Amino acid sequence: MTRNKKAVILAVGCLVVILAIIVILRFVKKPGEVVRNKPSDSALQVAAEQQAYEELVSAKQATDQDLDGLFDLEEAKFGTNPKNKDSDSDGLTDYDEVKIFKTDPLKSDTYGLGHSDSWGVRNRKILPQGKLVK
Ligand SMILES: [Ca+2]
Ligand SMILES: [Ca+2]
Ligand SMILES: [Ca+2]
Repeated sequence: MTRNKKAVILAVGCLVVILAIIVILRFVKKPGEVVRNKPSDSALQVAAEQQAYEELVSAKQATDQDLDGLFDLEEAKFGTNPKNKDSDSDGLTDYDEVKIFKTDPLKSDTYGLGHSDSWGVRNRKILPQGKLVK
């Protein structure tokens, strides 16, 4: 083999190695590089949160049909209508009557004030925890 032939083989070999390195670098994913055509992590997280929220709302509706804060089981205990936020139509929700003002959710004028329970609350005659101002 002549010296020139050896030089040409060496040059071609080097060229092949350089081309191979370029091809490898071109197709290897760099760290931190975003892969396209795939939903991003934040989009997947938003979708998961949306689904969790919808499940929570439907679970809440299944157990508190009128969404007044009083579960259907509690409404059954107090005899209130689970499909009506204000069973006695006095302007206070069943929840507010039972949990906050301790008024009767089935009686529009719990204390015989001559007005509805909501009037009593608005005019500060009925205070939270069943306190009555004469
Ligand atoms: Ca309810
Ligand atoms: Ca009421
Ligand atoms: Ca009432």
